[in-house]
Amino acid sequence: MTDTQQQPLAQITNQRDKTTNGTVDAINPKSPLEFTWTFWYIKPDKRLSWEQSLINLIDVSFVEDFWATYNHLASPSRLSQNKSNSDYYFFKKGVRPMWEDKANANGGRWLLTCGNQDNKLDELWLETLLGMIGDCFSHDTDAEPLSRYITGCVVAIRTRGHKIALWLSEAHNGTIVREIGRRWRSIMNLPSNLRIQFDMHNESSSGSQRPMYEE
Ligand code: MGP
Repeated sequence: MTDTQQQPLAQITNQRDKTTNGTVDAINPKSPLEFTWTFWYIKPDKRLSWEQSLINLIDVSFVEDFWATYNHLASPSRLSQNKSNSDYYFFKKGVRPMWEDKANANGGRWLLTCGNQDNKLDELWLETLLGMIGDCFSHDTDAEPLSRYITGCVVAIRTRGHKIALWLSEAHNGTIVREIGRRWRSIMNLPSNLRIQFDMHNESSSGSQRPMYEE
């Protein structure tokens, strides 16, 4: 028997992965996501500017990597116990989670204000994430997949009321914006008494009071 034949299978697989520089194990292939996503975190630190406090955590391209990361991160409700003012951002790879990025510059956000109760927050956040990685915003009957207009989502932990937002690259096409809002509501199974509001980024950043749309 040669040296190679004596090696355990896993070791051989690892070696093959190394030699081909591949990330997919041919025996247990991982399930690729439609898009690669990046998890970001805002560390609450008054000494830092907003941009300095933005931390790029990790990219996820596979279902398994998504769950490994999700399970490793503190849940939003856990953060709310001792890390108020922190945020998670989950954006398509290559899009910086800020208004200034060219993918967001002409866009806006659907905003769900969740209040201070933590019990539903984790569930709404997870439903939003799964809707995004599972491409649930696109339907087979769509002329074009609506997921192309979604750049990312945010959960913001605030003592005055937690928020979840869905960021879109497009704010001017009302039909698309409203349809995405309706689908988001349905993905989260939002009760009818909870409303979501849409604002363009340049208006939400300038503190305008009136939402552009409401669903
Ligand atoms: P926020 O985290 O979106 O809302 O923005 P928050 O904390 O609920 O407060 P609100 O009352 O302003 O809604 C908080 C602050 O972070 C903003 O006023 C900006 O100073 C900064 N900030 C947030 N975002 C998303 C951006 C961004 O995209 N670009 C820049 N330059 N600053 C941002």
